[in-house]
Amino acid sequence: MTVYVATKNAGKLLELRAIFGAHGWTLETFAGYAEVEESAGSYAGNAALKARALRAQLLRDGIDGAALGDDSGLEVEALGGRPGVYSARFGGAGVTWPERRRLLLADLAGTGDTARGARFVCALHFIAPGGRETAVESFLEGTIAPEERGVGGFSYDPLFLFEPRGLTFAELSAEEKNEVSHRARAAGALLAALRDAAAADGKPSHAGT
Ligand code: ITT
Repeated sequence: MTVYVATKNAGKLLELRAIFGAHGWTLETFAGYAEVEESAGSYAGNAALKARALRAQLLRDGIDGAALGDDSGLEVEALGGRPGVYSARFGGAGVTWPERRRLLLADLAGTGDTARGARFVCALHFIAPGGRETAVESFLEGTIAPEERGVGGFSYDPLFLFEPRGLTFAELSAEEKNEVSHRARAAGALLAALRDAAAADGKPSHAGT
């Protein structure tokens, strides 16, 4: 199945393509996709805004296509859950990713708190051809590393320690990250929800293999 993704984030797109590709989905971007303001204040709300905006733009072009929105973020316990839903804008719009990561470490050091617990959250909102909507949200717990490590992944990955391997997400291979990440968990939940809905309807599933 072809699914259009409502994202301008290249790292996210690469991961979604790999994760859903393994289940027979082809993920496409839509040249006419115009981003909407992420004003919902929640991951689920923002993921829905993105998917609905893209779906409306597709329909205006005469395409009754499936649309997928991903809203995600990093929540740091000692920062009261910040940057959370504002992860992409933490420190301001003009800040580079190395600066943003340094800022996060400085904020964390400033709390005097030795706790370094964190979690990545991912909400996915899927709209099938015809318009039925399915929403899921998943998370993965980890800790914030004392300093950044690794060159893989994107954004906060060099700071997020995946405890079972003792490695940051930026030190894992793309394949390893895509097996365990918040995004992989949300994708699994979405595919399961689509399969359940199709079974209840007695119809073939959009969920692929
Ligand atoms: P789109 O809205 O166009 O999809 P975005 O980058 O603005 O792209 P979000 O609003 O969902 O995406 O912000 C999510 C931010 O959370 C993202 O920019 C990263 O900073 C962070 N994030 C989410 N998943 C991540 C991951 O797997 N690794 C590292 N950082 C991640």
